[in-house]
Amino acid sequence: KILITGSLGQLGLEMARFLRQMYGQENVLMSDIIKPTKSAAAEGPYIFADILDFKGLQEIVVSHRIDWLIHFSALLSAVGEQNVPLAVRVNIEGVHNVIELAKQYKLRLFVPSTIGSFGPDSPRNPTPNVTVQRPRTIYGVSKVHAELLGEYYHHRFGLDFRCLRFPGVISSDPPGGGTTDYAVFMFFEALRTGKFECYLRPDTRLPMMHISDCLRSLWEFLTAPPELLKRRVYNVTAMSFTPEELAEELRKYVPNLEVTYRPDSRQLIADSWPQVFDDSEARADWGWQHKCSLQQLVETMVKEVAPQVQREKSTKA
Ligand code: VAH
Repeated sequence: KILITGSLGQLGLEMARFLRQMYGQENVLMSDIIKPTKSAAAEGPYIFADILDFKGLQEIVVSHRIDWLIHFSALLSAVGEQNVPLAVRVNIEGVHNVIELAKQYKLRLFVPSTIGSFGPDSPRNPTPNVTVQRPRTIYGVSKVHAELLGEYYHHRFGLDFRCLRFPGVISSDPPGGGTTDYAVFMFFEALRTGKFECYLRPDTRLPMMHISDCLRSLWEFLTAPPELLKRRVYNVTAMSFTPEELAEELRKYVPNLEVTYRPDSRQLIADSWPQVFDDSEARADWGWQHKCSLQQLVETMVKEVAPQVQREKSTKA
């Protein structure tokens, strides 16, 4: 049985749907601290779980006989900078709790890391699996902390800790508070108004992947036989693009799309992150392969976002 924390976020919601198809509704328990309004939570079991409440977490694991824990609760990079003390609590203390919990109850534990765990001293093109990690955001610091603590618990106590460093993830369920979010918002604004104001410069190259590849990489890695894993933390990616390149591809569907650029503080964050992510170790060790190219990503997003925008328009009318 699988517990997902932070399951109402961009990744949690889709991961729950994906795993429920695979393992059945009842075997995937969604959790978060907010009242669910989105449909995935209504499709199967959903429970309140505060990752800062260790006892509460113990109770859930015991009562629901949890075996695997997917820990998605976190403040993302941009929003973390707006509230550092909260990011420290959620992203760092929260990880202390779930790691200790996983050790106590012998859970397999997945924690996502990110391209944001690298910083200005890291090689940016390409960024290998093992290199300097000196991030400048609290989000990045908390992710390096999670990676190191998880590896330590693995070596010291045999914890089955697994962690993937994801690039920006593109899905039609909008993310909240990240630096790579522009790439999702561009679709919504392009289809709503034909215009988009981008908070990053046109040439800001960042690694990205479509949510379908993200979910599949997580699942393939989570179920990979331990003997294939030479390490516990892997880079994964699918592609890299700039806002300008994304807009160009999107113009196949929205020919008159006008993009203007007004960089804000998120530009500084993006400038300290990898441009091209080297995930050759994941490909070699457990067979990671992305399927969705930039062309397919744009096609899929347009297909999914267009009806949402249509619905908005018809409810307004
Ligand atoms: C962010 N999407 O922008 C997240 C992230 C790939 C970066 O982890 O903060």
